[in-house]
Amino acid sequence: MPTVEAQPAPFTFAPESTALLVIDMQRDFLEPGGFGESLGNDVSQLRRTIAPLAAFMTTWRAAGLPIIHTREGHLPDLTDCPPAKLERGAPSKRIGDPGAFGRILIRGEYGHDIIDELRPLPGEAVVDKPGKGAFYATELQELLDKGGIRSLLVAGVTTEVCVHTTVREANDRGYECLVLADCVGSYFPEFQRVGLEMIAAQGGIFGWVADSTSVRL
Ligand code: C5J
Repeated sequence: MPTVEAQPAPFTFAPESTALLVIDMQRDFLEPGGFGESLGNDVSQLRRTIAPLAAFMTTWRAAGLPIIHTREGHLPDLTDCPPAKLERGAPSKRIGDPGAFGRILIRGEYGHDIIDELRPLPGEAVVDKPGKGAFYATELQELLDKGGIRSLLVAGVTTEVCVHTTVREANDRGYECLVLADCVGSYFPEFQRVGLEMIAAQGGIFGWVADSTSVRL
């Protein structure tokens, strides 16, 4: 079984029961001119994850291992979007408003989809989620059960929001999670650093953290 030099301790996983979970690598969050940038965020902080993640996905696929992608977003009528999420803050653009890449975070719109560099291959699962966590109101648990998956390598954006929420949910459900530090990103460098520290703190309270280059299959 591969063992990865990780924080806070080596992480060992059985490839046949491990999936790569790629969280929300969507145009709305990552593309210049998109929703994320319209909120005043520096998308380069997220875009630095694209090259290492694309390389890791190539290696993972070559080993015949499964990738599950997620997308955060809502139905066109917004019936799955809690009013609190819709109305919070005073953003210049809200979920469902017209944006540079179609209606913001609405399923089926161009901006809601995954960036070209990390496009899912036919046969790879894409889980649409209305919340920050990938387990809430989705089929993810069922997919993992069916595939006999017990460990997750986690990548995507943003570190302190959807990655963290998902890793916490997974941890509570008994999954062992290794977060790939170079393949997760936050708009805020401080949150990136502290977000990763929080996962590995206290003996790995939510999981393990390592760069993707430390994973050898
Ligand atoms: C955010 C996410 N940051 N995918 N979504 O709203 O982390």
